[in-house]
Amino acid sequence: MSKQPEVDADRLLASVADFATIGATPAGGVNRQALSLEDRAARRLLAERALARGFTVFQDDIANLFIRREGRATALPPLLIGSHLDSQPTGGRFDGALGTLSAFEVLEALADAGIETERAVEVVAFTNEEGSRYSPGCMGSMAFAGVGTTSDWASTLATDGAQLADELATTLAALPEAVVRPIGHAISAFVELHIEQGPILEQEDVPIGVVTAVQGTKWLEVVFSGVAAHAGTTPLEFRKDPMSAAAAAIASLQSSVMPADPEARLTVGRIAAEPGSINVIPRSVTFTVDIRHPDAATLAAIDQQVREECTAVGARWNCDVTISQRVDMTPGRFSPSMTETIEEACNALGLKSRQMVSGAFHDALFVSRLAPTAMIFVPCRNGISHNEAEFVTDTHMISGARVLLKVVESLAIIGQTV
Ligand code: HGY
Ligand code: MN
Ligand code: MN
Repeated sequence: MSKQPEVDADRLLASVADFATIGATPAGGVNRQALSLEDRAARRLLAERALARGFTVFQDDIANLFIRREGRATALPPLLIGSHLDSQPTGGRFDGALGTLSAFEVLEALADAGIETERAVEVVAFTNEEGSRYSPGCMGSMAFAGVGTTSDWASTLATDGAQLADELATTLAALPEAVVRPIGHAISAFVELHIEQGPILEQEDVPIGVVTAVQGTKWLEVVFSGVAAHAGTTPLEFRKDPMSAAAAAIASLQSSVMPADPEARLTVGRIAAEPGSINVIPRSVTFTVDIRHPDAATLAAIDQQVREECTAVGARWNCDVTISQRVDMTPGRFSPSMTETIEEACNALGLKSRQMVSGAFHDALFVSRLAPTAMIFVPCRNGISHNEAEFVTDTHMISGARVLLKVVESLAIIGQTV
């Protein structure tokens, strides 16, 4: 006889704490980069917990990890919930992990209550959402949505030099209990719980964000090339110094793009000089540009502005410039029927919610191309994320998981479908 499923708060909090130890950093964050030893350890822990509960575990050829709890109609496309387990190098212990572990808690709550769902419910941990060790981000969800293929990225080198194909093979082999199945199976809908990674919910004291859309993202890599020369003997007029060009270009972009448009985001997160010797004028300087905007045309215009500015600065400093695009994520909107379902769940639980657009990209952006999709946000302290100080209160974690469970009940319990 089934009873009302409930989130087991202590179990969820303990689970988040357990996974926070995998790749834990001294400052209280995690370093669990995609397809790393730490990523494999987290995958193993989740898979072992799933198998212990009698769920089935499988993965696809880009190592997206799936945990399946069977439903009554086994032929129906499953409801998919989840997020990612990989992190930034100095990431927080909630980004991705909270959504994945809350989804697993939902499966356990359904099992504890003896609920038979109409369709299977699957938890997914998508591969390489962050895109830090291997660019682009969202590789797993892009491959799942047919936007890219594993072979497109197989030869990609990590920031630490490891080739993706090798790390992928090692990751797949490290979890033989997760049978590899063809990529991109049909799903009925996808719901991703995630921390907001911004300050709005906390500032407004609203416990749940109902995400209606995700803004667009472009990643560019800019390389200025000059002539390596001696730092002590080379007068200004003889220099072709790519560091001067890079500094001028970055300063110009940072003083023009965001001040001109409060919705625009431009970030130079990584810069490197070759040969990188203290007393050598560099041969080349490479830096990344992360551009974001909710409007696709404006995003394209900023992209063009970056290219034109870097080209003009290269000419002024007598340096060659090459600009390559590493990521192009067009803005995406989620399904109104799904956001309504999340709002209904919040109302049923007596939780305040507010609609919002995500400033961060997420796996849900790509999965939304396949099936009705939406996201649930919970607040994080001071809106800080991609930082070891990232923090979410127990209350907000539990509320988020309860909303996710309520949404799953309405989407997968017998008699109610999207
Ligand atoms: O960069 C992003 O928006 C995501 O958090 N990885
Ligand atoms: Mn994330
Ligand atoms: Mn992230």
